[in-house]
Amino acid sequence: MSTRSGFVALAGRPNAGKSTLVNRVVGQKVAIVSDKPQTTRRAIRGVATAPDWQLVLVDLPGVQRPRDPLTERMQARMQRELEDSDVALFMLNGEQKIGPGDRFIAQAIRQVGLPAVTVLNKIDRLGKPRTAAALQAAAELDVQGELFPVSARTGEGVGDLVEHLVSLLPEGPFFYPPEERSDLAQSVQLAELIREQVLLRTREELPHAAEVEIDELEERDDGLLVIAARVWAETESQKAILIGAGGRMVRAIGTAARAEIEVLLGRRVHLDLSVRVRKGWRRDEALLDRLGID
Ligand SMILES: Nc1nc2c(ncn2[C@@H]2O[C@H](COP(=O)(O)OP(=O)(O)OP(=O)(O)O)[C@@H](O)[C@H]2O)c(=O)[nH]1
Ligand SMILES: [Mg+2]
Repeated sequence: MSTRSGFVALAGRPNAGKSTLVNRVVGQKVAIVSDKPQTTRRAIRGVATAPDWQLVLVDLPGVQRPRDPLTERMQARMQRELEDSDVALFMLNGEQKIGPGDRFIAQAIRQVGLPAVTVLNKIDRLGKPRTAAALQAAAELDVQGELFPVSARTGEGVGDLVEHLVSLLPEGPFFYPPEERSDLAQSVQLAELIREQVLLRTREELPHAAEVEIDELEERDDGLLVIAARVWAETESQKAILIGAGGRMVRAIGTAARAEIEVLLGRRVHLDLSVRVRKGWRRDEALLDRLGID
């Protein structure tokens, strides 16, 4: 039997719903999701496999028009990932007007010249007329390929999109074993589930200032998996917020994260969370390497 297999890079502004779509297509939470922009920090590969095809979805951090060295790097990363992919998926947030960021990404996709699709997401929040107007505006961006209105949240339109993406894949063998869902190391995946709970529960600068690292994973004889993790903050005041009055915040984060981890692993887990300060961890190359952020 001949198979199709390849890489689809998802590019779009922060908050468009790229990670939500990856999880929907893969059928499992491989990338964390939040309403805070720039939730995704690492390029994550999510894998969906059928008997005769395999789609590898490359979930990229949201791209903004480059304004400084950081956004320049993010743009370079997007360009590299696009060049290494078979198909470009351009995602638009249907709830927002098309802006300079979208035009910037559209241009990058036109330039790379790959087969592409444009996905208008969040149609569950738009009525028919608004969807039609948004589709018209999306078409004016003039990205090659077809346009798909979807809701990554409800799954509406996602089946048609997947079918079309598969038709754009080259023929070839699978890149990952069929049971594999993501390329993330387990410790990174667990750390991400904890970070997701931090994002859901904090505001302002904290979502960007926090990072999570797994210190220890230990199988106990009674089958319990004991996880020790630390949440890094940049300042003492951020640490105080993360701990909360009487430790309430860190306990809530831990309880919710443990539930998510137990679903992922299908087993009982004990989670020990501590909060530490590490000034300027965002510039600490060794820590970033250890955290798998490149
Ligand atoms: N109503 C609605 N909300 C959605 C849909 N898809 C995603 N969202 C929400 O939009 C927000 C952002 O979703 P993410 O999947 O984290 O977006 P992203 O594009 O990966 O964002 P970054 O990682 O920051 O680039 C979350 O609150 C999602 O729940 C959708 O189809 N409908
Ligand atoms: Mg994301």
